[in-house]
Parts: sequence; C-alpha cells; structure tokens
Amino acid sequence: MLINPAVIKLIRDSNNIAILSHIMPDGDNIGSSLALYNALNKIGKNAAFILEDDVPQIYKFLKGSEKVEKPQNNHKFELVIVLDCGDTGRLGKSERYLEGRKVVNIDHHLSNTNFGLYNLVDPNAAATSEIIYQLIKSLDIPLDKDISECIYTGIVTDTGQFQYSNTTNFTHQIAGDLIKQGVEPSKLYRDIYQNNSKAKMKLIGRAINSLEFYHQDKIASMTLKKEVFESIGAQDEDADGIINFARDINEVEVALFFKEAEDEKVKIGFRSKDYVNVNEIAQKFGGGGHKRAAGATVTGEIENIKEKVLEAAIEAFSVV
Ligand SMILES: [Mn+2]
Repeated sequence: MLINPAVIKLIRDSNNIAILSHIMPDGDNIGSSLALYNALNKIGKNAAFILEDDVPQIYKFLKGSEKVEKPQNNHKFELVIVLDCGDTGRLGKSERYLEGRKVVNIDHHLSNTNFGLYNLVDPNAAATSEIIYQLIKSLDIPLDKDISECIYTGIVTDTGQFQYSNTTNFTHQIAGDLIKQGVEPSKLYRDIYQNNSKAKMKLIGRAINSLEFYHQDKIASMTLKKEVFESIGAQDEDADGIINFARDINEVEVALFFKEAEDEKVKIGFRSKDYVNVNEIAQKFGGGGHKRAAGATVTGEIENIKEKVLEAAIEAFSVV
C-alpha cells in the first residue's frame, strides 16, 4: 500500500512515540510492533512498545522483546501508533493511552473500525508486518538483521508459513529482501515451530479429543475448559494455533474453538478453509478479524454460547 506522506511527516516530527497492540499477542502483532520499535529507536526516537500481556516465550528471541512495557506507567507521548488491532477494545488496558493523542492505526483486519486520525488499513496485506516493512522503507530507515527477523516472524506466522490465501507475490518479495538482510529461515522456524512446551502438546491432545462435527462434517468444533488448563499446567498462549488441527481435516470448511477464560468469559476462534466468511460470523458475537480467521470473546455459559455460535456458523453456509 502507498504510505500516506502525512503519516511519515507526523512520525518524523514526533519524538516520544508509543506503540500499542492487541491483547493475547501473536507473531504478527509482536513482530510488527518490535520491528517498528527497533526502527524508530534506531533513528533516535524515544519509542516504547506497551503491551498488557507478556511476550509469548517463543517470540522472546526477537530483539527488543525484553524492553516491552506494561500499560501501567505514565508516559508523555505525542504520538500513539496502534498495530494489528481491528478495534480499540482489543487494546485492553492500553486503550487509555489513546485519550487526547494523535493516533495512527496500522492494520490489515477487514473488520478494522478506522479509529485513528490516520488509518493505514490494508485488508489485502498478508500481515501488519508487511505494512510496517513498507512504512520503515518510506521512513528511509535502513533494515538490519534484527528488524528483518521481527518482520519475517510476523509474516510467517500470519500466513501460516506462506500457505494461506493472503500470501502474495509481494509477500515473497519482502521475505526475499529480509533474507538478504541476514534472516535465516531455518533458525526462525526452529525458534517458532520446534519449540513447543510439553504442556502445549498435552493441550493439543485434549483439544483433538474434544472434536465434534456438525453440518455433514463441514463444521468442526473443539472445546477446552478452564480445568483442563489447570490440570495440565498449560498457559493461555499454549492454545495458540490449536484450532488449525480442526480446520485441517479434509471435509471441514469451518473450524470453531471454544476456550473458557477468566470471569465467565469464553474466547471463540473461527477459521475457514475456502469460502465461508468467518469475519461475518465473529462480528455477530462482537468480534471480528479476517475472512478466513477471526475471533470473539463472549460472556456466558460455554454450552449456551456453543449452541448459538454453531447456529450462526450453519447459517453462514446458506449465504455462500
Ligand atoms: Mn495480523
């Protein structure tokens, strides 16, 4: 996408810059945020990356991950840049930094609400990290190995290792450039994908055992209750990516993943393979995302929620 020159000017004219991103972090929001954090500090800006949750263990090899701050400090920021975040509700406690400040919203979610003063939102971008690559280039900040590793991580994780339909010629061009900067793909894959905790593997087993099929096996659903996490000693982040096991079954078009969380909340993951728009299903439950991957958080009893979501998922087949 063409980067709005007003955004370039605003970043050049600002010194104290906050980078914010969504709760329940993934490879793209961590990768894009750290890429921008490293790039801005490289040109002498006082940039901080503020995130409510801890950086997941598998992304701690990225430069700057040890400098991530929690949203409790009082900072003097002139500019706030929000990355990979479809709406401000997903910022959790970081939302308070938006108040009275200039906000640049950089994202690739179809459901983005354009909440910024400037909105660099490109639903065709495979990852927010792709847009950040372009932004860093537009700012004339030279890429280095550390920044490149952050961007590569965001792209690799959001494209499912270059396999999803969001992967383009441009995605591979960027990846090629990043490798030129010193990124070693095999080292990164080792760090990200061959680095699972035992608890995560046990959780995968429980999730697969919970599989249920509906609508002539076109819908697969997995459920993980709170007590399963407790008995295994698994963390919330251990559930990342588990939904893909349901989606990857041959007959399945829509995968649903129900995860019991704190305060009577249920986190729902949605994936589709070829034609159902799960962004639309997620929006019915106050969430959103992309056509092929979305999420929502709903308060209530898990079995009731499952029933309603299932109904909406079946209905989604009738409109395609
Ligand atoms: Mn993303």
